[in-house]
Amino acid sequence: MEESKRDLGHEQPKIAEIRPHKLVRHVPLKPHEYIQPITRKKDVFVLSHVGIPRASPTDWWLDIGGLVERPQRIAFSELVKRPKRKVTSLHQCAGFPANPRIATRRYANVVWGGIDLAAFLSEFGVSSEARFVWSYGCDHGQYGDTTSDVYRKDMPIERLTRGDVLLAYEINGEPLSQELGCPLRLIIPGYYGTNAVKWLYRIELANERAKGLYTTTFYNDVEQHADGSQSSKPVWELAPESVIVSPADKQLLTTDRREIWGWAWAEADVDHVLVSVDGGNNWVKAQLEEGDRWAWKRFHLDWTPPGAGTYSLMSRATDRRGQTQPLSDMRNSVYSLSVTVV
Ligand SMILES: Nc1nc2c(c(=O)[nH]1)N[C@H]1C(S)=C(S)[C@@H](COP(=O)(O)O)O[C@H]1N2
Ligand SMILES: [Mo]
Repeated sequence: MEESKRDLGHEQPKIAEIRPHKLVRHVPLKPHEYIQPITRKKDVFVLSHVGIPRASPTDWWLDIGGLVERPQRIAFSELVKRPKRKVTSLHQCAGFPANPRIATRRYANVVWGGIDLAAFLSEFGVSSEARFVWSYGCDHGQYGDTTSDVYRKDMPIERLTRGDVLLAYEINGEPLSQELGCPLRLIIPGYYGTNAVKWLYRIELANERAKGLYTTTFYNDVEQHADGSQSSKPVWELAPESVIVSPADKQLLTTDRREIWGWAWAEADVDHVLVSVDGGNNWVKAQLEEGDRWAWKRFHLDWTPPGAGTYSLMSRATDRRGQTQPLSDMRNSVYSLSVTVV
């Protein structure tokens, strides 16, 4: 399990320290607080397995290696001279690596700024044998009962042809904070946050998946097939998900007509969202508003509570591939809340 720096053989940029040097998990907002279409930088959740490296942009670089004709080290100051692109995208943590069945609801919708990875890689002559893009973050340390000397992830190279993968150094027009990966991170719109490697210092082209703690040990879902066989699927694409913003859980309402509204997203794009006000017995299609390709979309439905009582409200998104949110026991299971009408 242990990945030693020596085995990987890659020099890492110098960092002052990792502080704190332990798991960081910070989720500032509750579902009813996601009123703004773009989540403020200070409200973005923070998830780091082993701590927060304190790194400086002046000493930073990015190495390009593996299956490329011209491997190279690019200083961060040179990197940022390339054309800047902005992409609005839904950023979501996949939850507990060892337990994908718990819906942890850590998400944000933000504007990333950086350089286009597909265009950038074409500078180095990517070999036709390359099938995966590996990415390396410099944080190392103890995670659970394992030690890792690098945060390494991989993605299929085909994802680049669908566009908008960024080497990001800005969030909502501001520099990344140290917690959010300053100086540089990978952003793969439509993929779970675990793939968005922070403190990124190396990109490597390879013809196979990267073996390791964060690629093949954790972050793989077991899939059961009809014939009884099992396979494992990397935690890459965002499954359909939706969450009601208003009303809030436990809110007291009158019998006046009101709007039930929330956000929905999916890697394959949202096809429709259903809403239930009776604990899932009956479902009505909500109105779905337009939005950017990788961003969340607002849904809404008018509702006049029929009388006093307690109501269980739920929303359920289906994506364009026909996948639907499970009712329970999955990271993207249906969100429900209860309101009391007086
Ligand atoms: N280098 C590094 N990158 C990382 C992680 C990490 O522990 N180390 N955590 C990942 C996980 S699990 C998530 S959900 C996102 C969280 O990004 P945020 O803290 O900027 O919201 O970063 C990802 N990138
Ligand atoms: Mo995560």
